[in-house]
Amino acid sequence: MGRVVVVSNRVAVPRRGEPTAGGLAVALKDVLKASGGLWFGWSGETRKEPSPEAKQLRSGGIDYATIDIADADHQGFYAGYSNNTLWPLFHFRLGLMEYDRGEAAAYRRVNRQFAQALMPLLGPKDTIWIHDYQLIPMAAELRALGAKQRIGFFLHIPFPPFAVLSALPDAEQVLKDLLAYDLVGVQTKHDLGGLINCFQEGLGLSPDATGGVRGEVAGTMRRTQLSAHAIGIDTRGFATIARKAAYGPDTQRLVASMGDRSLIVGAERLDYTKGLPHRMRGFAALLAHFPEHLNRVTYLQVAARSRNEVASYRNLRRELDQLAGRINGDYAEFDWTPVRYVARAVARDTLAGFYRVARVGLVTPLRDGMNLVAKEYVAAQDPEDPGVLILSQFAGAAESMEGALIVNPLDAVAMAEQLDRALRMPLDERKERWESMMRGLEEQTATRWAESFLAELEELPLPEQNLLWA
Ligand code: GDG
Repeated sequence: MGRVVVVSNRVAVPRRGEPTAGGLAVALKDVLKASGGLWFGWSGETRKEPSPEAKQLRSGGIDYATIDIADADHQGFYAGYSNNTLWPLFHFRLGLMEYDRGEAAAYRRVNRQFAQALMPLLGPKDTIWIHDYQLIPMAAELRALGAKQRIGFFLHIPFPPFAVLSALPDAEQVLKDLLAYDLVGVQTKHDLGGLINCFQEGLGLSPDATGGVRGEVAGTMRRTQLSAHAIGIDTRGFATIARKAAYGPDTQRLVASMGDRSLIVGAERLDYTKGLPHRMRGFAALLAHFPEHLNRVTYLQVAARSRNEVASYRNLRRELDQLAGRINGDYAEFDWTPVRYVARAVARDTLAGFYRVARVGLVTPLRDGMNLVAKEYVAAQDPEDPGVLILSQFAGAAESMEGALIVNPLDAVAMAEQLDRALRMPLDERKERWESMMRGLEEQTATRWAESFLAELEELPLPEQNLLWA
């Protein structure tokens, strides 16, 4: 295997005193370490005139290289086209999507700048792996500069069908940009269906017998393999963190504060794709329709603030503040607060301990590429007394987590019914469901995901053998 070069918008550069990285960063670092690899991306800084050269650092057998973005492009690239156009679009939220040609141009410029800064750092035998919606055009920009290496792309978020994608004025360009890759990976079979549908309807290209499409990039025909690779977590590692954290001071304080009530837990970035208002309404419906749970159950929601520079995120924050206040106003007793709503991040270990002592993990996105919280909740459980996962049918994780109670988050009463069922579920059924999910999680780890994507990419013919002259 040659050197692996990972490119992502943000880079998990190791910093002294920083908390443990998440499973994704750990998995990428594992494959990078194994190949003496390079991780390249945005420094998180902006500058009036960014330098064309990347800042470099070597640590733990991995090279890191980051660049700054121009002040003038930052808004258009990041808060604009990435997070206010592509993010809502790929999550099927056309009503929230905005479009601005200037922002589309800034997005392209930043991708070109990424390609220009990476090009001098590349060796001829490197395998390049680009991540996520912020960097879709990067391979096309690298090819324009003469890159001949294998380049793979993985989309962490859903891939919608063309009926949705076509709302984007640049829909065709997005698909053509994907043709510059040798391999395009998505999370689930469902997303792969969306991707294939887009190539068929948008560019008139159908996959061949082995799942690739052929199309023209800059005058030459290329073949792009399409496939699904479900991301996982560091299952064993997370289970260990949770086991230890359960005896830590935070979890012990939480347990003491609960008395003999049951805990329902939710945790995510404060993002409109995660279905947080729907979840609160589902919990309120539990209290309204199943009054036996009044004063017997508490719902703790951790909602780490995110993308505050985008208006739809600020609006969501206001909506949640109001909803939590309303539910507590309607149902609280002087000694019981039904909703504990924490609108900021908590430490990863603490979160793991909270998952372990929660009888129910409530994960109800309206759309989600995979959803790692669902997997972490399951990994964190005590095998002798596991809790129950309630999972939205719209999370990629629902494709493989059959032991979960599956809900449509738009139906508050259905959510209440599943909550009631979960809170009353006998130990035998909880164990059976948990064991079936845990078996899957032990097989499909984050490391396995990274290795299987890279193995598929490296088995493809080199781009030069792959060029079919038009
Ligand atoms: C994208 C896709 C896909 C959450 N709150 C806190 C906290 N978290 C951690 C969780 C988990 C991670 O953040 C969130 O991962 P998700 O997968 O749930 O969601 P996205 O951030 O939207 O990720 C998603 C993923 O990419 C990977 O491909 O699964 O579908 O949207 O690890 O535990 N961590 C800490 N404090 C918090 O308050 N420390």
